[in-house]
Amino acid sequence: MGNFVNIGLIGYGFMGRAHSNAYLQACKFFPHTIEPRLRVVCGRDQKKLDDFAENWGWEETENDWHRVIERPDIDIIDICVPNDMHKEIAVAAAEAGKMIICEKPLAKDATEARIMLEAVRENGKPNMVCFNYRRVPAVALAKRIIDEGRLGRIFHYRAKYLQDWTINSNLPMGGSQWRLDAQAAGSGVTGDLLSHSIDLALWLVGRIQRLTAMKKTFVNNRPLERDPSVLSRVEIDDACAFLAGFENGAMGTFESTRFARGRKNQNAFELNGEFGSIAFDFEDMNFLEYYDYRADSSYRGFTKIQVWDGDKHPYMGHWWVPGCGLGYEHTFIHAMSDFLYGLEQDRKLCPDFEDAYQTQLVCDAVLASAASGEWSNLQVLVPSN
Ligand code: SOE
Repeated sequence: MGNFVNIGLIGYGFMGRAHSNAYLQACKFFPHTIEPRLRVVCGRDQKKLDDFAENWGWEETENDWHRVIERPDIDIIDICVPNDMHKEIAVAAAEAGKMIICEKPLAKDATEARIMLEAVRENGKPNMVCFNYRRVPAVALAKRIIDEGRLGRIFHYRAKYLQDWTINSNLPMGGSQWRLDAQAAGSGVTGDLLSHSIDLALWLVGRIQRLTAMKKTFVNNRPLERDPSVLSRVEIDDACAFLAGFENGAMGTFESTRFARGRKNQNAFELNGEFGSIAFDFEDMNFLEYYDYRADSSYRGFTKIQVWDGDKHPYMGHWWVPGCGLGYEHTFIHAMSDFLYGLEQDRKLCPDFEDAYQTQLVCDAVLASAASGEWSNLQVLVPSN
């Protein structure tokens, strides 16, 4: 491996850009002994691919992902394509002995995710799934507050993930709008947005035991991107909400929609515990609200912690002076940097395929409950090994 890890990036859309930027920045802001090398990017449209490669500094381009995986000089396969391609690429990459970084959700469903998990268990190499919100400094601080026991027993986890970009019924589906196509995405907001809230819930609170869900499709037919004169049936969930019981006795409520007018990327949660509460909203991502019941009662109240002190807050020692906040792209820079630390220190990095598989099980249980109207019990779904 030397001092470099050679990356083969499959896909050059929104996430391809986020990951490319993260590879370029990770070693400039965080000290690493291993550096990512942007070796080859793979996609179908050669003109777009060339422009992408030139802009981000990828050394070579390739049109067939199989050929990227066959290359002995590639150490890491980074999967940034629609969900329906994750399984085939990840399994082939695992069989070829590669490390894998995969965009979320891990797969279209838990059956596929299970196959991918078994492939990486077999290959034994480091892997990571990009649930990037764990790497927001305020969210990492929330994790620290919980782990230090400052909230005491957790009673409630209340999550909402709201967007509004699919309200227009003329918005086409398929092609670049693959998130609206159930064949490509697997599900709608459940896999795309709720998976983030579930990943955070499993990380911050613990395992979910049972749940009951409701989903809704508000626009039932959409024009196809490749031929707007054709209206096609929409099979994804535009909105989904569920009520959950955690193994540790906490109660969870989760809501997600792409039909919340004015909400662009409101990934928010609140935790209420015996000794305090914390609240986070990604649209105000440089802050964490904290209520400390054990503070002096004359001054007690929700405090808006400004998460930007280098000597106190996660990741911030590597960035700017206090008051100069961070943004969306930093979550990916932190993810790639943490992955490199995992390699350098030979330790398991989370969330990996194991964690993302658990999230996928919850997503499947949510969709099953929404379809049947019954409670889903997760204990029967979690594999014993
Ligand atoms: C959907 O609009 C989307 O891009 C998700 O796919 C991302 O995971 C989320 O972080 C932002 O919104």
